[in-house]
Amino acid sequence: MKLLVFAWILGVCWAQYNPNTKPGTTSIVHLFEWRWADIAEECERFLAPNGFGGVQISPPQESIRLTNPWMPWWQRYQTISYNLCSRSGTEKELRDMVTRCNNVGVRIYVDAVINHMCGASGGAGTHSSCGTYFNADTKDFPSVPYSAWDFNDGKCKSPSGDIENYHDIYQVRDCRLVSLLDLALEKDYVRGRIAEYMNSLIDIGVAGFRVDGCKHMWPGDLRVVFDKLKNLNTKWFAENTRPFIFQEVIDLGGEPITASEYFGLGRVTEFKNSAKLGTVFRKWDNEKMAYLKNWGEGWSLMSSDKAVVFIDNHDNQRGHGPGGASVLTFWDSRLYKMATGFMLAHPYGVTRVMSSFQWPRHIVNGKDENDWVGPPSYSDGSTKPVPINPDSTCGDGWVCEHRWRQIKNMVIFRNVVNGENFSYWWDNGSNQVAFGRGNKGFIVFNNDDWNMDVILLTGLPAGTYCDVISGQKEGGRCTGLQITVQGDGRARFQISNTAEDPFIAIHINAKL
Ligand code: AAO
Repeated sequence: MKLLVFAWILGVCWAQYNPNTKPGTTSIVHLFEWRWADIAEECERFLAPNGFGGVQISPPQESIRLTNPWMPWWQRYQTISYNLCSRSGTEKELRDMVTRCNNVGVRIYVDAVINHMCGASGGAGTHSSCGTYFNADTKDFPSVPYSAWDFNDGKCKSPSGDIENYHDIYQVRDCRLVSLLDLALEKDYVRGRIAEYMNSLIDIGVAGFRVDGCKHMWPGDLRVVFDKLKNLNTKWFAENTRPFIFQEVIDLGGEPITASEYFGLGRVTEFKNSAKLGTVFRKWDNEKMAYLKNWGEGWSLMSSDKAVVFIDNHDNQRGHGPGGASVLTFWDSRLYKMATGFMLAHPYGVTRVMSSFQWPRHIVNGKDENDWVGPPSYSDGSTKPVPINPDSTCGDGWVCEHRWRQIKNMVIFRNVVNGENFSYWWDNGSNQVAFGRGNKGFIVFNNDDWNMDVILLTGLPAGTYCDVISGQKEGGRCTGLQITVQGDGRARFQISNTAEDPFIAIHINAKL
């Protein structure tokens, strides 16, 4: 009995840190700006068969529609109501997606925009994704409903009403983030409406939430909201399963608000993972891969059981938010694949893979003038479907990094080695490194400017393995390199510094 109570307390206290993915699957993919209909298809035809655990979707609530600039991606971060029609589709399509993804064991996480409504200059009218009337001047959002009473403006002490100084924690929480009308989360009424919104999604079957802009909300207010959340829908989840919570808090150090203030509520996005791995793989600031031997907490990242990690996100891949120029994206595909491979092979954190769309990048004085451009769309602004090419890549401007062989295969690698220790580290003191995961997988990188030819202890059982970077195991043979592990667990790795992908990964499910 005592044990049961203990287990129950543990379950209640720790549950929101668990992504609730199907056993044997570990990673999340952010299908940024995808339509619900396409995500449903992707779950069935690609994500489930390839061991993806879940999908972070773009904000599903009603948002503003802007014409200047033309339908920017970021209009979805300007809430108008909690109605569920958006650029990605109708409520019916959303429900169909959640059902179909859950039915094949792929979870859905909602990007929840609860800190604010639209920008103060959003005007009045029905230019919203469900066509609902609102008035940003009078702060009237009748279809929630919110009125002027429900906003923080009285509390904010900055001259402009906007956040002007990230070193003033009161401004950061009580003033407007880039002029977005800041909801008063201290009010029971507001907390209740937000919890109702999130609960409506839990009823539909989502597994959790990426909570937008948590730095701008007081942890105590968030606590009350999260405590009001229901357990997950028992159609797909065990009884008493708590929603997975991961909070967007940008903490690169140097500000008074830290990620650790939010650890009690759920996981937190670890932006240092993105900024620092970018710096290491680019070899900036005299960084070397050899230093990654103690990657994770050893680099003053938050504790692994609190972290959600990624190489880039929808903001920092285009210069919004933090991280700056070091962040690797699909535009730097060779280094990007390596860095993503490293992240997925390493035991640190819950991993999220980015899946982007292309835009006409136009960098002037370090700033991308086209950082606002929305997803591939028709002239009326509706988002285009994601067409799949015969070689399994995507067309029409959808990048689909998650479908790149190297990345897809490393998502599988992570599932295969899940729970195994970080082991058999080797480095050359420079940018050639290797490590294993228990006796189940091994990965080797050459990011130096010279060739690599080494014999390393892999810990794997003797046999012939298919490298899952240059190819994979298909029909009993390797489509890329073959690696032979000897009886003593050693294998020879030769990696040219000019190889298309200068890294090799093998695991026990890719053994011939
Ligand atoms: C748009 C327009 C605005 C307009 C507004 C309202 O661009 O000009 O005023 O509409 O009409 C997205 C877009 C915004 C867009 C917004 C609404 O990115 O451009 O505004 O939708 O449509 C902060 C927040 C963080 C936020 C990030 C972008 O803390 O929460 O800014 N991310 C989320 C979403 C994001 C979304 C929103 C929030 C809003 O992911 O897509 O915005 O819903 C420091 C702070 C960070 C802060 C950055 C802002 O970062 O630490 O907390 O992020 O500044 O730049 C170094 C430092 C690093 C620092 C960084 C940048 O790297 O180490 O700490 O420099 O200075």
